[in-house]
Formats: sequence, C-alpha cells, structure tokens
Amino acid sequence: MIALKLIVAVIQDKDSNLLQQALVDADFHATKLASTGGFLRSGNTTFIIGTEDHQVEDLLELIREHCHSRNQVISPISSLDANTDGYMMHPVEVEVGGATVFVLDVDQFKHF
Ligand code: 2BA
Repeated sequence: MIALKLIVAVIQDKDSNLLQQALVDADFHATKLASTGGFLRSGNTTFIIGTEDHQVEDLLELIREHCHSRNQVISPISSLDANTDGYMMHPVEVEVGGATVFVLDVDQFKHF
C-alpha cells in the first residue's frame, strides 16, 4: 500500500505565487489557503499538499528553495487591543521564517 503524507506549510504571502507555480510545474497537487499569523496578526499563506511518502523530501526542498526568511517589525499600534494593558509599547522586530511545515501521516485518502 502506498503511504501518503499531508504537508501543511505556512509561508509568507510574498513567496506564495512562486511556490504555487513551482508546485504545479513539479506536479504536486496543492490547496492554497489565506491565513493569519497568530502573533503578527497579519496575512500569511497556508498550503496543504497531499503526496506520497517518497516525494516528501523533494517537496520540502521545493518549499525551502522558494520561501525566504524576512525581518518584520510589529508596531505597538497594530498590536494593541483595548484590553492588552500596555503590552508591547515599543516596536519589536521578529524574523519570520521562510516556512513552518508540518508533515502528517494520512490515514485515508478519498477522491470522489
Ligand atoms: P505569526 O504567528 O504571525 O508569527 C510570526 C513570527 O513572529 C514568527 O515567525 C516568530 O518569529 C515570531 N513569533 C511568533 N510567536 C511569538 C511569540 N509568542 N513571541 C515572540 N515572537 C513570536 P515563524 O516562527 O517563522 O512563524 C511564521 C508563521 O507560521 C506564524 O505567524 C504562524 O502563522 C505560523 N506558525 C508558526 N509556528 C506555528 C505553530 N507551532 N503552529 C501553527 N502555526 C505556526
């Protein structure tokens, strides 16, 4: 039986079009979702990609190649809620990773 994996990759919006094209070119089937980072509360992109076990390394390499780390400044104004009580009064610079990737075992795959 063929072992399947589900890859969930959170990447930056700026890298999403190039990665999407690279996935199509390499014949990976993917779904692209608009997502929001819990910390920065700004938009990012999540790809879910189902693939065979033996293709996972190639896929990870493709993601590594097309997704880049960048520094982002989180400003106190955009991060302050009314009830945060002075939390984060100064701009903070964080390095946002090229990609945060989860590799999951797939129990069943159905395609009707
Ligand atoms: P955000 O949650 O908006 O986080 C953006 C960046 O802010 C993170 O980059 C990290 O450098 C920093 N950061 C996050 N939480 C922090 C905290 N509590 N204190 C200080 N700095 C913090 P990455 O780690 O590369 O994450 C990029 C995006 O990947 C995240 O956006 C989130 O959407 C997703 N992500 C990261 N780790 C995750 C996890 N364990 N589960 C689910 N999603 C995750």
